[in-house]
Amino acid sequence: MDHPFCKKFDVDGDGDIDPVDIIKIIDELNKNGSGPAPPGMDVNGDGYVTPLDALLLINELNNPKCSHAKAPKSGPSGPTTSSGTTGPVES
Ligand SMILES: [Ca+2]
Ligand SMILES: [Ca+2]
Repeated sequence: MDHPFCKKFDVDGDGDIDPVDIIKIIDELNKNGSGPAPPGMDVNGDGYVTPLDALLLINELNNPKCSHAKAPKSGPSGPTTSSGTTGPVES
């Protein structure tokens, strides 16, 4: 996520745009409603956190330019996702 454009979407500042960032905004909206944005939560730069900020974030979640979250991992870091097909395979 080297794009400055993408950085503002990283609400929790962990370097990725992922659902957690959206949840942070939704959580804020649930607690306090729309209003002056806490630091990092104003995605579109209007000074307020609103449902629009969450919406924009959802859009960027699918932007491959910004989201590194689903980059293919080819390192030997353990098979954590090989679940599912351990039973009888389709015949
Ligand atoms: Ca993040
Ligand atoms: Ca905003």
